[in-house]
Amino acid sequence: MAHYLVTGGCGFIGSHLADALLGDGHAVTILDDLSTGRLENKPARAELVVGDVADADAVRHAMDGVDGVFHLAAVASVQRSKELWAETHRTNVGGAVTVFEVARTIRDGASVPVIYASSAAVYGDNPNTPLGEDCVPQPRSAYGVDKLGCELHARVAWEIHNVPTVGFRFFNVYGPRQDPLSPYSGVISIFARRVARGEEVEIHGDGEQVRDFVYVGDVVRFLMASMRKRPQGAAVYNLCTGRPTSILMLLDVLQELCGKKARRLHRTARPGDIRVSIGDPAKARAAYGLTCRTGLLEGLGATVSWAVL
Ligand code: NAD
Ligand code: UD2
Repeated sequence: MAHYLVTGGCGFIGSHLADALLGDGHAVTILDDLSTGRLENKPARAELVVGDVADADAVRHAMDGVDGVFHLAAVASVQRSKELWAETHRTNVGGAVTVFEVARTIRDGASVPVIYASSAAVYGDNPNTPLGEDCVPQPRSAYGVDKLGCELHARVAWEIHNVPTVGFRFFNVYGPRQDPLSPYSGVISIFARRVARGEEVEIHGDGEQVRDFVYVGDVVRFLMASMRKRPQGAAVYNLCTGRPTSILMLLDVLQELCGKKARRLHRTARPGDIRVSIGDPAKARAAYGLTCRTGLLEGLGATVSWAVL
């Protein structure tokens, strides 16, 4: 049994990870400021430290005695990073650097390994899909720039300070517990609830923009496998399916699943919105012998069942 810190563990992905770690018999501490996370997401057996991931004292307190860190706390919305540029930067880069810094100093003699969330947003709007990890990053949002910054700091963490890290470039993650009520949330969580309730949905632009939607249960399997393998170095992997889905296709599948038709409100495209985002999953598959196996129908089924509760 090991003891892990999950930053952002009251959020969407972090709470699923915390559940799975506890299910495997590990002890879990969560550090979360509850800005978008929810207390009801916290597994009963996890210890919660309420605090800011960019505050070194809070991170030191939460990291005391742990064997590894999953760093997921961030302002997770591209849209919000436009509105709250400096604040997002402080959390998204400042938080990661603080975690790396404490990971190198908290234990005598050995650093604590850190698995962290990067993002497909580092690629920007690159039409050469599927995107492999060796594509030149060209982020188009403050969020994407900050996630790239995390990867660069992770390299420093390993090369200069001996802190082993693995960064996963999550593509569009979806599943139960992704907040359906926040306008800053993922499109699937918003659409799933609205279609299930017979409410209208907003399509930004023509709806032909494409995403690589990955189910949260698959993300958790990769995160856990990477910690089990004992990170060495500063690796970065895509976490994706390699399968494209347009926003209009997504809406069709959801309508089919719910047996309802939603009224479509057409809105102008979001400024800076990515047209096509599809990842190449080969490198992560080779490293961990895993694939994102949950099909869209299965994953959407689970999401809709949760959304109508
Ligand atoms: P989320 O908003 O549900 O979870 C983020 C958690 O971090 C929340 O619980 C929030 O309260 C906490 N948090 C935010 N700022 C904090 C701070 N300053 N100090 C402490 N806690 C703080 O989002 P999520 O979708 O679960 O995202 C988890 C991670 O995955 C993030 O790093 C995000 O950038 C990354 N990511 C998510 C997606 C996606 O599609 N959901 C895609 C790419 C990357
Ligand atoms: C997602 C992640 C982000 C980042 C990025 C990786 C969320 C909220 N954001 O940004 O963390 O890692 O992927 O590239 O999970 N849309 C509509 N109607 C709606 C909502 C959205 O048409 O009501 C469109 C939106 O304009 C975009 C697409 O759906 O074209 C996906 O939007 P999103 O906010 O779910 O995710 P994205 O790709 O901007």
